[in-house]
Amino acid sequence: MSNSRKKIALVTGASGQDGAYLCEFLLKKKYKVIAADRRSARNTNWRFQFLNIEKNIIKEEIDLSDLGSIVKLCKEYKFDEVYNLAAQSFVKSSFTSPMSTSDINSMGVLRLLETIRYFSKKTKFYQASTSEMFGNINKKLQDETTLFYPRSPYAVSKIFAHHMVKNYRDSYGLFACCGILFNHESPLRGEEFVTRKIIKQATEVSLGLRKNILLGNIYSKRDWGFAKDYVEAMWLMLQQKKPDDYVIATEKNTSIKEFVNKVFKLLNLDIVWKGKGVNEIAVLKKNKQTVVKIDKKFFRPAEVEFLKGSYKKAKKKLGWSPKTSLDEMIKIMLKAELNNYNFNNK
Ligand code: NAP
Ligand code: F7E
Repeated sequence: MSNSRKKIALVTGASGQDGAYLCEFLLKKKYKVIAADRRSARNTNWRFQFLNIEKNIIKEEIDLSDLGSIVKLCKEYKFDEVYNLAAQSFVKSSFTSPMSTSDINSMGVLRLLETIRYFSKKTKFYQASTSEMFGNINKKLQDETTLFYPRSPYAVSKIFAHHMVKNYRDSYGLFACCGILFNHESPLRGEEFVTRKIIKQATEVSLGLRKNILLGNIYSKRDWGFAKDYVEAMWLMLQQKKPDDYVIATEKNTSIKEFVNKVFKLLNLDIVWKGKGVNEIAVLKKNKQTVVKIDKKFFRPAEVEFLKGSYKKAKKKLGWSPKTSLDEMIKIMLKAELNNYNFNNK
């Protein structure tokens, strides 16, 4: 790229977990990176600061609920690539706020597609689709051919966007791809998601700053990868000759309960489980302190019990495979969490 102008990429939802890692990745690839988010009263810079990239990105305002903000940015920059990561991404909140979730996750994507169709047809487009679309599956390994059976307003909203992207590709010839990503985590994960919640709160238990962790359904299983590995797959999709959709996953899955066991073990705390259902608890072997309890508040009106994805197509066509194991990722997350408390994790 050294002799040509820098490619310009728009990352929506840039201040989220994936957005920050993708901005970092694109900067390394020498892109001019426009990091766009809606206005917030809270600090949205902490992930950029963690990655030390705040000075290298160009921050802009975009709100997927507002067509004008999308058109303005697209006309101003004439993007080579648009990565749409903006979303109301917390499944549980989609039950509380199904309408705003749908407006952002479904109609927001349509607003972006219409803008690209009318003003910027050569722009390549990436859409953040999700394994949640598979929902109540009866297949052991989900891939690009697996039927969708959504179990939340979040999943329904993402299916609308997924099909709309495919239709704009077929009808108008847009270079538009959907990455069907399975759960991916990191130290930059929001604290409400279960991996980061367990790691943060178990660290606090180990430091004597908290008595216990309250969890919902500990028997669902997730295919957890490392977010930093996954953003590379997004970029690879837009570098292919033809646009297509890909599942990105690890082909392994783990229950929330097993995840809790792994975290406490790495913190050198032995736990034992007792009881059943909402009365199930985990206690410390050394002093019988209850460190995990079940709280109905964290159950969802409908659950996705089992997810495990096949990355066969991504491996064959993109040359992509996951690099970081779950155990390695937990260590990375624990180390970062302990650093937050200024403890040296050696
Ligand atoms: P995240 O941390 O929740 O980030 C989402 C970002 O979108 C936040 O910065 C959020 O800003 C922004 N946003 C929300 N509504 C917006 C709007 N109306 N206009 C502009 N920006 C808006 O999510 P993530 O984990 O990085 O995930 C990135 C994308 O991948 C999402 O689309 C998610 O649904 C999808 N996905 C994630 C996973 C996963 O395991 N992480 C798996 C599959 C798919 P606020 O803070 O203001 O809300
Ligand atoms: O829940 C169970 C919960 O909120 C995982 C998003 O990035 O990945 C994410 O969605 C599981 C569920 O992620 C608690 O019931 C138990 O079975 O970490 P989560 P998610 O719902 O899988 C997909 C691929 C996305 O696309 C989404 O954007 O853990 N669980 N107890 C709990 N979950 C939470 N959050 N909190 C609990 O206390």
